Amino acid sequence: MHQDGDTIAAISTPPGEGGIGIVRLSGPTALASTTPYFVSATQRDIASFDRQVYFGDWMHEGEVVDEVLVHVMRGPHSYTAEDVVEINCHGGQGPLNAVLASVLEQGVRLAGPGEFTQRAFMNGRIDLVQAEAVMDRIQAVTRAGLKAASAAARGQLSKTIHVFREELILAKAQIEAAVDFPDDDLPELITPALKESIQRVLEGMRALYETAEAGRLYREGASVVIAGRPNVGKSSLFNALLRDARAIVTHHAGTTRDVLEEIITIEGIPVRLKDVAGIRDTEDEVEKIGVDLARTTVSEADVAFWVVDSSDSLHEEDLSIFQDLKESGLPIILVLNKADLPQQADIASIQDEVVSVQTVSALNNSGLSDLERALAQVLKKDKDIVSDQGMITRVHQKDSLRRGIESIIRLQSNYDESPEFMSIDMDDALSALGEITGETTPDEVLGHIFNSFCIGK
Ligand SMILES: Nc1nc2c(ncn2[C@@H]2O[C@H](COP(=O)(O)OP(=O)(O)OP(=O)(O)O)[C@@H](O)[C@H]2O)c(=O)[nH]1
Ligand SMILES: [Mg+2]
Repeated sequence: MHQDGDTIAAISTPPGEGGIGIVRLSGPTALASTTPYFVSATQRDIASFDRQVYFGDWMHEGEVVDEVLVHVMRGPHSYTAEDVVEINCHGGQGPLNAVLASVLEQGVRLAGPGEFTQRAFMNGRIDLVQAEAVMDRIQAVTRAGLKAASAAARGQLSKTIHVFREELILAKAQIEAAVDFPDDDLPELITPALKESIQRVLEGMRALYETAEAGRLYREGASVVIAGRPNVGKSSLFNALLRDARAIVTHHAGTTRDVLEEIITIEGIPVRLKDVAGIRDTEDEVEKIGVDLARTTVSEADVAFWVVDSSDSLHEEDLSIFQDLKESGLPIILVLNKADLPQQADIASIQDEVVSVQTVSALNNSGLSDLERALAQVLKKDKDIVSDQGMITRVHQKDSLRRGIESIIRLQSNYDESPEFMSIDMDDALSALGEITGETTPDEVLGHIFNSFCIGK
């Protein structure tokens, strides 16, 4: 991945209206492209600025466009490690577009998605883990998610990977020294201490791999689907958990057709709660689409709330949904709803097949905190570690780590073979680890990662 030396600019605040908005520039002409338009209130020459903020007017063709604050940060002490100028104007499309259009007149190019962060990475100010953590910070919806992202941004995960690599590089030197010796000497050269050190790294890598599931949960949130036959109170439960009348509730079976999704926080974990159509055979064209959507949503979920109406006996439909849920392999929390009514449902034969049974009334909000606790327990099972080692949060990190682990295991199986083989396995392991921090990541993967960022970041 090469860098073109252009100066780039973009609106770095989100679209829409706000008190302020920011146009950011980075590159060698960032300052020079700002000077022609900025008139400082105290007649200061912008060329002398560094890490200061000045107030003044943004002028275009003799007219005042907006009142602005101009913030200059010279490289390498800036976000991108290049000269950066941030122009704070009023946060509407009018002023923002006008400021952006002015600097583009100076030959500045519009930034691509994630290009500011990409430059920080290319200029060696941050590694790939830290670059991705920037995005995780922006997207974090819970404090726990933010904490994990902040730890990664501070370099916790990078440090852990670095320690693995250092130890493996030492081991590699020892293995390579063995290449020149006859095979008979191998047992002396591949010492127990060397094997121990490799084993230690392997265990560390495995422990880190175990954080992937928790990392994904904190980053993306867990997807929890509320499934059941029509009219059992799924939408009522959805609303009760949201504490908001978000979904339509009626006594008609088949009310919900679309998939409704809202984010709630359960013990620090973001949960994407999904209300779907009641699953049943139907001739209604619209409802049929809803039922198909419901099935797809179930197949993509992490956990299912299986809601039944406990004031009624279990229907054939209930059991067939249960069968489907079991086949999907999801952890199932059985929710016995309508606890405020006389109870009918006999669940004796099924209660051992679900991870938890919770009795609630969505109508009068009873049993909800127990239900939330049960969900947290399922989600956090073995994974409530926001560990000191950092967490793996992304699929490509997990994939690289898995390949690294496999290479080490292959290396260990080659202890009695030729050191050349061991050396190849070691190179594979080192390169897999380097893909996480960006040292050995192929360009197309890097391009893909930064392209998923937003413009202006
Ligand atoms: N007594 C009682 N009634 C409830 C409870 N929860 C829901 N209901 C009622 O049950 C009916 C159906 O509720 P919904 O929440 O629309 O049920 P649903 O499962 O979403 O139904 P569909 O969208 O048609 O699949 C409504 O009349 C609710 O008021 C409850 O805990 N107790
Ligand atoms: Mg509904």
